[in-house]
Amino acid sequence: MADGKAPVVAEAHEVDTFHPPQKMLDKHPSKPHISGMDEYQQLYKESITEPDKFWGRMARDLLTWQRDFQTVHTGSLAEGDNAWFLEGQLNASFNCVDRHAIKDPNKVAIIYEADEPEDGRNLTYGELLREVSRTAWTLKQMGVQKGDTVAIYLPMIPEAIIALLAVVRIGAVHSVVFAGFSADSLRDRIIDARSKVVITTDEGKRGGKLIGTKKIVDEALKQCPDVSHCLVYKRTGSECPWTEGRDYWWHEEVEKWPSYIAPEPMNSEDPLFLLYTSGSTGKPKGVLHTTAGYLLGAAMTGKYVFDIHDTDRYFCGGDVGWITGHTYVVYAPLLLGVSTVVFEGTPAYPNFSRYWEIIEKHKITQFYVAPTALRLLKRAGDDFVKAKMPDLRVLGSVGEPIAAEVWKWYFEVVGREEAHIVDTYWQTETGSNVITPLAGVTPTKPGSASLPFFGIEPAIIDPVSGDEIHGNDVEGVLAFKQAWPSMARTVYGAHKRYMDTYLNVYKGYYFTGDGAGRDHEGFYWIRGRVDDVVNVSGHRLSTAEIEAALIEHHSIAEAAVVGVADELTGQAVNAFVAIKDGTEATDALRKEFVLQVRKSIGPFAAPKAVFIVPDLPKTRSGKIMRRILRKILAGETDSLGDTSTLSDPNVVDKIIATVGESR
Ligand code: 6R9
Repeated sequence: MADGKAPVVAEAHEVDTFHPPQKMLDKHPSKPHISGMDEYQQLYKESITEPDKFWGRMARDLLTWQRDFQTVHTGSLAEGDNAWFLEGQLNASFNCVDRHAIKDPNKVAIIYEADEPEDGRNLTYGELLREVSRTAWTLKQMGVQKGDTVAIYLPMIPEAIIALLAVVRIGAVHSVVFAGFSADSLRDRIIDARSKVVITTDEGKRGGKLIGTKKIVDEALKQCPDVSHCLVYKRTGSECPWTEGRDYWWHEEVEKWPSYIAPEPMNSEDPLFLLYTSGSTGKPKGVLHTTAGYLLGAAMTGKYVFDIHDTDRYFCGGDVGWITGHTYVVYAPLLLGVSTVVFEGTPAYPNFSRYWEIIEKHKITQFYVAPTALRLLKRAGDDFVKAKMPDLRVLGSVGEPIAAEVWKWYFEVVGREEAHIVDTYWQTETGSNVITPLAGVTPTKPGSASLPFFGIEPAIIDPVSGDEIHGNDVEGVLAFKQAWPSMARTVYGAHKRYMDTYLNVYKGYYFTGDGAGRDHEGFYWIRGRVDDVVNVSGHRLSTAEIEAALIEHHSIAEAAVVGVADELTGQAVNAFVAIKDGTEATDALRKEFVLQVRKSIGPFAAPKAVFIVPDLPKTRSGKIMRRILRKILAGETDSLGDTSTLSDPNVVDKIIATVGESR
């Protein structure tokens, strides 16, 4: 196996190509949904040249409609007015729950793996339908109406899925806020989305630690006068703050209501959910997805990328607070009617074998996780990977580039060369996988997300000229030329920002914000963000947002945040701060700054290093040159480039000295 060997830096041309392992096909319950590359090419071609025919067929095949659609697609990328499956009506919770509960109510829908391995339980589709219905009733009684937004601040427990599906059952819109966000971040998201109801737990439990979710919600709600109700699921039973008349216990409310409520018929383009994500400015964006297109993207990628079959048991380790959890813990597996694992804990608790033991215990067939977790587990050592995982066919990777050594470790040590690795590239805004291998079909090269999914027409653009670069063996920024059903429709309350961020950058294209190369065989290699977004352990963070948090500290005059390469987390946040005159640079102060970010955004955004410097490198017009800071951190001080435009070129030496001292 690859562990211990020096990483080989190979040219794209020289890397090995891995075909779907024969052993994966041998243990397949039938055969992959797509017969091979020829069929992929043929369907792909149809999806690009005859998209209406292709998507119309897929939408009727994979979703159940209360009323059929007449128009497959209208609008364009240039105008930003894309709409899909017009005149059609359907309900997301019906598609995820009812149709399977009707067919086989005893089939397991949710495999709950609690933080403590012995505390879990299963929920069948029949039970899920009853729980979703009772919760939907409860929300209705709280005044939630079609089109209202409900904030969900829940850890990874079955109730998170029940809550999402209850919200969409009555035609409301969910806005999940990752339960690691601070009270301030939660408050901003509740206010921006105009949520009037919040769903949370008394506490959360993760990796043996307790998280005071209700306390955080209370802190946030101090500044959210429009929130009328808070529904609280009792997870640990500890004391928690309570506001009579606003707070209601989940178990006391749901038992009042019947176990069935009819799903609300929704138009295809009615909003399904909002999910806040980081962009290049300080304010998070409420990315809006609509009903039919998003559901189709989830179901299609579940079927073709992960090759999900009826008897499969699917495990995505993502949190429901991020898009990966939305699409691949909840929607894709449930739309396809299989069992999905809801994992409350961490890969390191009670020890580094936890994922593998879950896979063994539940005979998991597809596993999906971020490289950051794999790096941690690889470092912990192969002895932890003793579990028997004979059913594994597909191993997915998501959220950041996966290094070739980690890819190989995943393939050899976890998959025992019997599972196909799918490195899936996509974004909150794309809704579902867009550049990705299809399990059992696409040959793969470690580190490449391979080829476009159906309906995705990638373009490599020269960022300087703005022109598309045709042909192979090219580098540039990644854009898409054609609209696809699961693309985000807008940024909530900020459509201009949506246009300016994605559609007006290169007219007629959707701009991803990532750099990418296309190799000599047309395979795509994602290079990472070209904007001020950093990726820490697969969490998308905006440097501007962290800077804004730092500046709230009374001692900070100015702050600049950059991402640096980190062995474990992919990238890490490093902050440079200039403090106000008369303040002394101490370790205690540095700690306060870290705490400021934890408090303002959440622990996952905390800077790994804080450098207190006399001044930041700025141009004469006052622009902070983060490029120079990045170079200094990378030790490339002899290639700082042109520093003559700095208002005070001497600051560079001082910063180099500060960074040097602290190492
Ligand atoms: C799903 C998700 C999106 C950004 C994206 C890119 C990076 C995601 C990747 C990948 C290389 C992959 N990214 N998948 N980079 N290879 N397979 O992560 O959504 O949180 O919105 O982040 O993540 O930079 O632009 P989101």
